[in-house]
Amino acid sequence: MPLGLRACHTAQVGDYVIEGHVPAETIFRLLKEKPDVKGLGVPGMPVGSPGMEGPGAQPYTVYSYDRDGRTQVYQQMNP
Ligand SMILES: [Cu+2]
Repeated sequence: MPLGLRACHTAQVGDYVIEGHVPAETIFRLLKEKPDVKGLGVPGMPVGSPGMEGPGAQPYTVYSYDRDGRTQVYQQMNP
């Protein structure tokens, strides 16, 4: 996990590592598309992400990262 994506929760889903508040729909997309990445991450704890619902929800970004620690935008969320 690249340092910038380190977050509070880590989960293993199949061969992927999910870091932080990644929405279930994004994980389903990952399992369907099976990109050649190590996993997904959401840095920090954005308000509006799963488990962080509430007033003041903000757009946030789900990143993918590969074995070399390169990150890429995987999905833009607008809760
Ligand atoms: Cu959290």
